[in-house]
Amino acid sequence: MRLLTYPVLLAILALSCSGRKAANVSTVAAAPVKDAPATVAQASPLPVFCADSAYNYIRKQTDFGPRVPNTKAHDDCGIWLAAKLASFGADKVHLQNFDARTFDGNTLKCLNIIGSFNPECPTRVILCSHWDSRPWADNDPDPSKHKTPVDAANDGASGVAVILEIARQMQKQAPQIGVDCIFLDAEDWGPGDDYKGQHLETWWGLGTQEWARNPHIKGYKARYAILLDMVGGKGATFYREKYSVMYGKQYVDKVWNAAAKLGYSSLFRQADGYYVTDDHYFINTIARIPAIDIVPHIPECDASSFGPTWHTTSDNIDNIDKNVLEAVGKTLISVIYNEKQ
Ligand code: AHN
Ligand code: ZN
Repeated sequence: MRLLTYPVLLAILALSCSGRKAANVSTVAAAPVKDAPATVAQASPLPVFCADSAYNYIRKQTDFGPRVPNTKAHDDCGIWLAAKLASFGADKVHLQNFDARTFDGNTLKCLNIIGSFNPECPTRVILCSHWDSRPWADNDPDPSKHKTPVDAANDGASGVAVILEIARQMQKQAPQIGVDCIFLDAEDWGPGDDYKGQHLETWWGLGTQEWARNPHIKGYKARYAILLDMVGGKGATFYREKYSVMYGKQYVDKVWNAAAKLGYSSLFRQADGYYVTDDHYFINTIARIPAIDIVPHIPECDASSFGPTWHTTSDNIDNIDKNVLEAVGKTLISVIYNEKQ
């Protein structure tokens, strides 16, 4: 584990820190209202999540090429993500380098990236997403593409992009709590259906398992974590994933109620989905932090309950829906800015 050491990134960090302080003290000046008691606090409006901005962060990631561990595209994108968090005023950016062993005997050079906002605050919420791309499109309808790496616009880049846009907004206006933005590596190097060996949960979420065993700060605690996985696909619907309900029902309620209040009940359905072996599983079981997953569940999709592009070569920028990004982003802004210490 190390903090950013790249001189360039440090320079960005220094600049963004001073920028952030300035942003912190700027509050919306309330127009004097006649007869209003002087002690009434004027609530600032919530920052506005910009879906175009999130969309551009997806494009930026997919432009590197598939971010498959042990490739240049992956390593270049990791540096870009860390610099981006620093530029958005993360007070600290932790880089967790580690080697991960895969089910098929590979050793991956991995990187978890943690951007901490308001690091002194004891009340913390985690926003996390995996940032790696699956090395094989093994669910593609065309078998000749089963060894082609995935662009992972949805299954990787979308969650990261939504979190980056929230980070950008936090620089303009800080929430009352501390937020850790965590980009987890090597989620998606798990065995496909054709794998004849044992299918273990632990073949997935390798970066999360590393972080959960060795968090970026000793004794690290957070109130809860929200995992974003595939939050930009056309036709997405989000049901209450079952591990999330099992370990963090109150936070599922919080997020789904926030979505309903904003008019997104047709996207965030008040019904149960499946149990999904995803990064949040290890945050719950290893780090013991309640963690919920916003992950699509599309009962009417034959190709996959995660949607038609899941682990296919069609998981590219053309199949991203800005409206889905916006609904998820606005819901999370509402949750984060309503959280009290
Ligand atoms: C399994 O299919 C075992 N888990 C889904 C987790 C995942 C893969 N999320 C994105 N890609
Ligand atoms: Zn995947």
